[in-house]
Amino acid sequence: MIVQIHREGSIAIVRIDNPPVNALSLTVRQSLMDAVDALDADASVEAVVLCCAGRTFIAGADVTEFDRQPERPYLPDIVARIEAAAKPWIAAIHGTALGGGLEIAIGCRWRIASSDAKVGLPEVTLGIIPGAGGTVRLPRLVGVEAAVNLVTSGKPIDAARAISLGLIERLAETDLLTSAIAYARKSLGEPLPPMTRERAIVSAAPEFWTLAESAALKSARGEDAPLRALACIRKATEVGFEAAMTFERETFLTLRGSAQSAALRSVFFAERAAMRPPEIARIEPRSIRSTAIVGGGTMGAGIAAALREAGFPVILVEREPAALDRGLANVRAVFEGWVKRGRITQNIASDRISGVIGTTDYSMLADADLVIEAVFEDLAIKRAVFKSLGEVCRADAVLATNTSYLDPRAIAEGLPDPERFIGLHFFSPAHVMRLLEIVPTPTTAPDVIATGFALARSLNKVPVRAGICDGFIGNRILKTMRAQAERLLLAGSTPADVDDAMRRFGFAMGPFEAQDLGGLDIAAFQRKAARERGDESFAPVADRLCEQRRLGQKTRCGWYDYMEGERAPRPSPIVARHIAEAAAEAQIVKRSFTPAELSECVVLPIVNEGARILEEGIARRPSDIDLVEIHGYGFPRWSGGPMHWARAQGLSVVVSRLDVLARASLAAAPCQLLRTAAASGHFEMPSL
Ligand code: T1G
Repeated sequence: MIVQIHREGSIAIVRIDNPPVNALSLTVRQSLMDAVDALDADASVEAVVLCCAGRTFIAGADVTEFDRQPERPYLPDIVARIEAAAKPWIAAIHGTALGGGLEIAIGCRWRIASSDAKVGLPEVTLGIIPGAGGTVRLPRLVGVEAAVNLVTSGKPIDAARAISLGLIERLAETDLLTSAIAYARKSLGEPLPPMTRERAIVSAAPEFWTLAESAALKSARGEDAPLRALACIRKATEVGFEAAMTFERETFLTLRGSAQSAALRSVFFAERAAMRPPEIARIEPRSIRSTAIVGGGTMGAGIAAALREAGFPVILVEREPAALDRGLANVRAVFEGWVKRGRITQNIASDRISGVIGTTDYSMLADADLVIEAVFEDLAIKRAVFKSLGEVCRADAVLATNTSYLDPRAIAEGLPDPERFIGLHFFSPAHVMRLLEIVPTPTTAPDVIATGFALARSLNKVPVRAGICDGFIGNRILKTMRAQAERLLLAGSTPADVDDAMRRFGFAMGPFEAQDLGGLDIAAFQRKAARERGDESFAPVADRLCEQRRLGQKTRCGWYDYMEGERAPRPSPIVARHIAEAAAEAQIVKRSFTPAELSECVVLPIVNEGARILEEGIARRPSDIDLVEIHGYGFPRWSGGPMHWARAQGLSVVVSRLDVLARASLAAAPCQLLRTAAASGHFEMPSL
């Protein structure tokens, strides 16, 4: 039974058992409503404990139902029914109480939780707002400021914080259910606390709302929900309970049907599906207990920190003592930085740091289960590392390269037991960026691929399988994005206009300011390697800037000029001259662009390149490309990623707009897979 009722004397226990996360599906809602009615009618019941089976309390409404019209009983009605029940309800929270789950708990008279519980209203992360009274009851319980933080950030808080806010009354001393029943019994002897809806709501000064609105606008970066949620909390301080509930419900239903929410929901489910792709679903990964990193530079140190954060012991290998000292210092800097930002305590930092053993002796790796190479992006250097690893490591140890541009097959050439070799492409900073491109070679064993995905789960990364080509999925699309941005310069636009347009589209940074931050020499190095391989690389202006040693912020000049000690980009007359020279050579017709036209000239070719990547089997599904772009390249999450965005625009519209750009020599023509998708309305994957 999805909702069971037990009795402990006069205390009824209502237990929801709807794995995996006790989501409030229609059946759960109906059963809960029936339970309230039944228990209210049972004179022998004095109080009710609401708890859940499995690993968590209610994790919210069932998001899979959001593509359908809402069905009665609606959640706000269930919360109101429990709140007004003749017998007081107490919520016994373990795991997470999120969204509708916390709204139900707030409707109860009391809340008790296990000490490791987390509670929150993450609805804005799905492009909606709390729709069952969260924006109206929560400020009555924790005050307006705390409610604004919880609802507009969507971030859960731990039980201790919830207690300090008055959101939870009690932590369970013993096992949760026993404590909850005891608490209910004891509380029956005391005056009943008021229903949450009856509690007073203390408004805030106009300056508070002004500050809160500008903060939400800044962090939302184009997302609607946080600002709409803020408006609902404000409304709750200005009108009566019922009127505020009506306002919240209308706002909720509008956002529930919005494109942004559909996009954010698709990302939510894509992230979960990415963890267990069907092609490795039944393959047991190899067990990883001990790990090693070769190379203590920025990437190596970041990967070491990510492994330590997940609890793995790490051996850090460098070619000589001075380099090793620098590598260990890089790892220390990560954790000391987290202490400074109050993210971890000094004790935890010391534990993390002490778990990284440094050595210049490869024989120390004889028993490592996983070794990740993160040395300089040079084929000969990487091959030398794998020659050494091939000599000392166990035949069943997983050997991985963190290359971002070289062909993993070339790196592994001559390696004994090549089935243990795989590409694991982390993104900088590796202890922060959630994306992990998993790049198997034709000889990589299926359980080694499964080990890559299992490692991603342990590191809380979003894994995406990528085939072998120049730049895999992410950097290949980045090349297209940068080439498109340069094409727009030759067609009459400026770096500042293109960057502004991409920020308006939802990127945190435009392509030119991003290059100045990362350094123009990195891409120049890759273009050189690509051209030596005979591949084309379109960067007529960037090439000129690199020849002039305009490498970005680090040389205080790149696409922009930078004053001493400043990071503010200043348009550069020198760059304008280089653009004019390149444009003269390219003979591209000059024209003016609106910001929307500029961003379209960049995003549509990204979609086309994504379709090519699907066509070639480099990516297995459109959502994989969306996850790469969102988690690795700043594509706005609320757009769902380029492939979801294209579907939302209408694939036939995308194709016809690309055809227009192609005729104007502003983009490549749509590839066949995209044309076929436009005809059928969905992306059809080529059989691999
Ligand atoms: N609805 C439907 N399915 C859900 C779900 C949900 N709310 N939450 C998780 N799942 C599925 C998920 O897709 C996966 O499926 C499996 O459960 C395990 O999830 C009116 C309207 C709870 C912290 O936003 O944050 O309430 O892949 O892999 O890492 O105001 O899931 O196995 O097939 O993530 O242990 C608000 C969303 C809803 C919480 C557990 N609630 N969930 O993390 O497991 S809106 C949320 C999570 C709402 C009301 C509004 C996490 C978790 P599969 P998982 P996990």
